[in-house]
Amino acid sequence: MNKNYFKIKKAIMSIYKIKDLEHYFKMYKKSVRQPKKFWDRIADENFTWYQKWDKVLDFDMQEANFTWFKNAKLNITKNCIDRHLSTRGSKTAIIFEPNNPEEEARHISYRELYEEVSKMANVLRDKGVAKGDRVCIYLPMIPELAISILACARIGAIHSVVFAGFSSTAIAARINDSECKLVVTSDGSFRGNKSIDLKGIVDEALESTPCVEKVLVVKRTCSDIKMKEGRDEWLQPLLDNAIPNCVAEIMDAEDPLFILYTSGSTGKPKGMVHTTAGYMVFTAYTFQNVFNYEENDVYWCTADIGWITGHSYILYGPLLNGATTIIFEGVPSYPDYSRFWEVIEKHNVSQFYTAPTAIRALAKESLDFVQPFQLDSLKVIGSVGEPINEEAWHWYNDHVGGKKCPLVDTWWQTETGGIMISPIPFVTPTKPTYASLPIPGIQPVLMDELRNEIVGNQVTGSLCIKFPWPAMARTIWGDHQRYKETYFSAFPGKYFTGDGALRDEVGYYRITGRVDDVIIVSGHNLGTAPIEDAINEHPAVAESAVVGFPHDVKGNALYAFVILKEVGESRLQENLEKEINQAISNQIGPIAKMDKIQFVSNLPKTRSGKIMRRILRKIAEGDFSSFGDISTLLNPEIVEEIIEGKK
Ligand code: 7RM
Repeated sequence: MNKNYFKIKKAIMSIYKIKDLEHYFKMYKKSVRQPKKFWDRIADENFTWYQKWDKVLDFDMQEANFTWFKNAKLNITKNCIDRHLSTRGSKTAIIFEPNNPEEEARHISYRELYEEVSKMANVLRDKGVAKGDRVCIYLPMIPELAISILACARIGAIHSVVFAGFSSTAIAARINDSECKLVVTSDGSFRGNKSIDLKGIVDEALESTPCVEKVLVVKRTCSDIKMKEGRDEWLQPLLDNAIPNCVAEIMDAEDPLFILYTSGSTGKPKGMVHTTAGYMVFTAYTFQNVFNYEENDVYWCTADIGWITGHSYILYGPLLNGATTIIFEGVPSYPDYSRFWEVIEKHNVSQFYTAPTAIRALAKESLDFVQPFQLDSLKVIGSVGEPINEEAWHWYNDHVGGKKCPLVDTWWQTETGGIMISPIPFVTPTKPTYASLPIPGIQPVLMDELRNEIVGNQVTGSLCIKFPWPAMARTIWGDHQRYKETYFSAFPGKYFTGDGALRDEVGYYRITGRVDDVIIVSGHNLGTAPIEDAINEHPAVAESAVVGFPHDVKGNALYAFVILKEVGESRLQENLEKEINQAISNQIGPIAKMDKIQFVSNLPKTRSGKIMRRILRKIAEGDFSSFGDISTLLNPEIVEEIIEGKK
């Protein structure tokens, strides 16, 4: 090898991988001064393309139009799989850790992944799925979930993964919104000591989804299910007959890669559309840097692939970097509360990425569940999904990270596609409860109520991003107007995150929580509006308002104030509570059930008819002291009445 080789290699390393704090600041400055040049180099040097771009970025913040890597051609699965085959063919790409620890873990090499994905892609093509078609994937955390997603990407079909905890009504709404023609599901799923009849839920959903032509069924629980003639087929026999090679579809940089639904503040979920090249470049870059991934590390993110965290940091980010990533089917409490630590020891996990709600649940249990396990393999531990409180931060840092692993508190969203604000391990000094500094290329700003940018430090405001980044969602499926209004109109010319944040004296960010009507319960984003819709559908209910209140494990718990059409006896009200929760469960899923329901005669409303939620939040919290300005209330007397009712 000649000298040039090393020179080039060094140059690549120096931009793709952040080395130290000085280097971080240098890269950060570069990314702000010359964002196009910055992303151009990262994209150019670290991926395989059929054709490179004519222009790095075109954008219009007012109209919310963004084009990254214009006219470039690629296939993301070539980058996730094929290009590793010559150097990492026999390396493990995916470790499957089943729900039941007695069942053997499966190691899937890059070569095997290539073959499995190719076979699945051929099956999909054979079933009539073509480039641009939507495929709904409703599967538990098993290898087929990853394989189905990658198979869609291989043939240019747009995957729409629906978390396998959603109800049939929620699935149907998502399938119909994006008109999926095929569904991949399984007979059932294992979670802890329960098994869930996924196929039955899908069958119910498909009663109202005329667009679905075919259903492919993975065998997992071997439970007795119904197969609809002409529509449903077992997947395995089809795979057995499929060819283990599949020519990848040539995709444009801006062709949609997937749709992922997220709750909004109105009833309908928003189908966030992510496109190919920008998402690829950004998830790969952030995975490398935020987890400091090194060649022989084993990386484990405990999220479900049904959420954005799983899309970006179980699948795409790790595979793009040739990593070994764990797919865990189970739950942290089964067979007991030591399961996470047992898995870390068993597979020698180097990077562990989980949610504050899981940490808080485990921190409540005895340390005897943690201490017997060898957690020395850990190098970096991460948190995502909601603000991590100080107590949980320290417990995680001390007892899991052994005070030697940097704890990366990563702030980002379904809409951002990848991690936006996070410490870089071994580079950025961490500070409990702070997501710290932006990733190079990300320009956060805090805005005041008058829509002015707040300059300086030690300030709080609404968190916005003032320049495009490659993995930003490009639109809401079928509703660009809503995309524009939701994200680009509150603060014209900027992307509004919906979160509030503070910036400390050195410029570190701490995310304080949602400033809109989204409540995060155990890391799941729930819009209040769809839950209220579900409650209001109960024949006895006139109106309702749902708010969150602090909960020591779930982060937030849900509290509903419900006005009944007629006031009944309390015995009947008890039944009503059950029925209301059942209705919520049917419409949305069990995660959205209420922790508390209070029947009230009215709700505090402004003159313009808006429910004053901040008052209800205070009451739910048990803080009856400072309601702030209630002069705009039409019915101030109701506040006392609700407080009395609660006591
Ligand atoms: C990745 C993900 C997005 C919302 C976001 C925040 C909250 C996420 C953090 C956080 C404080 C964090 N996508 N959030 N990470 N809040 N600190 N590190 O969770 O679309 O499901 O949720 O989650 O409110 O807007 S998401």
